Amino acid sequence: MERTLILLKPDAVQRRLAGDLIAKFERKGLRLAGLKLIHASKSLAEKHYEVHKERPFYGSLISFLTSGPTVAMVLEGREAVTVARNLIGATDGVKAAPGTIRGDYAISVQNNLVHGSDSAENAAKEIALWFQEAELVTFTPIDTPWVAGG
Ligand code: IDP
Ligand code: MG
Repeated sequence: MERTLILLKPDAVQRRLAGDLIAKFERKGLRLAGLKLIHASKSLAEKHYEVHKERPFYGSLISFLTSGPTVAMVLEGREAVTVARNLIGATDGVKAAPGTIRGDYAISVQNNLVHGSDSAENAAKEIALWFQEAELVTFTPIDTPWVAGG
């Protein structure tokens, strides 16, 4: 089973969409392994988006991510990274397909509600940034054999 880091960024919390968005991931079949509300420090935001350091929008992106609380989640399931990215949709809310989170709820490029890790390797790094190991909970959902059984 794969893990991914999902952030409901400050626009999602401000717009009171946290519950709706968590529900979308759960309904699809991913299980919660960690969940908390956190107001990201500048240092955490900079580490999280370090890959975009040289981009012109980096400063604005850091201001956005530190502007209010974020819901941070670790979700687990079969191909969790791909499943979550497909649910989230394209980066620009204008281009994101209807039915995806950004397609249904976002019209901005920056304020696009959700972050999802783009690979299992990056997920592991990002999870370590946002969560302590002791905050992650292991359990086996009772429908696991339905998924593994194909
Ligand atoms: P992703 O979140 O779909 O993986 P990335 O390209 O990794 O998109 O960009 C990270 C975040 O940076 C985006 O989710 C968005 O908030 C912001 N961003 C990306 N491109 C732009 C841009 O051109 N202008 C402003 N913000 C951007
Ligand atoms: Mg990305």
